[in-house]
Amino acid sequence: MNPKLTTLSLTCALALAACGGDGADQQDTTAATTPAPATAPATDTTNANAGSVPGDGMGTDAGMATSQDPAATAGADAAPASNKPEATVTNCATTIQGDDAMQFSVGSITVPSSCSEFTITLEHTGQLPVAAMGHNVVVSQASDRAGIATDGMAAGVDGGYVPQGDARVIAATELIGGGQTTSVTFPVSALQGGGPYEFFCSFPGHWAVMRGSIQVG
Ligand SMILES: [Cu+2]
Repeated sequence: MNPKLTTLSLTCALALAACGGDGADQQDTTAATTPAPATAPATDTTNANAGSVPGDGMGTDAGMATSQDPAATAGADAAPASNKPEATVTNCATTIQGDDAMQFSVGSITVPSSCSEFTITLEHTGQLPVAAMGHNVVVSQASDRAGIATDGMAAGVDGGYVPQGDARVIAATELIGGGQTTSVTFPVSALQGGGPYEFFCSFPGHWAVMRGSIQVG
């Protein structure tokens, strides 16, 4: 009896020491806080890592998963471009950038009401060719964006992914590739109807995320 009791006591003492109250509390707190911010990326990383058994391959797979993200986001139409800055407007004109990460540099353009015409210049600051990462700037009623982009697919890359002679299109630049610049000028009165108006890139998939508001202010 005595030896057994001693052993039990020792085991209990060791177990208590191993999972002491303070240590357990700290672990719980950490576990509760950590997963919350990383919800969506964590899933992707887990899947990518699960596919690659060797340790060395994990880095490569994670990188590929990241580069596929823009294509995945292109399907999500819901996200408004609200975290982008307002375009700088000078002399009834503005210059905005598009890049290889499928992003415009601004989320909103306010056209001064004193202007009769307005010019938007687009600089493609990336390096990818027009067929892979072409960008343009199309201005229309926000409610016409999806229709113009969908119909514009028939025009193809040579037609700039904009339907020809489409009355819904208020303005449209050429479709350009990395390192190129283009611009378009249109009458401000075209933005003084119902609205709301948007500017967007009509390249297939881009129009879901490359967009912002444009209004006369
Ligand atoms: Cu684009």
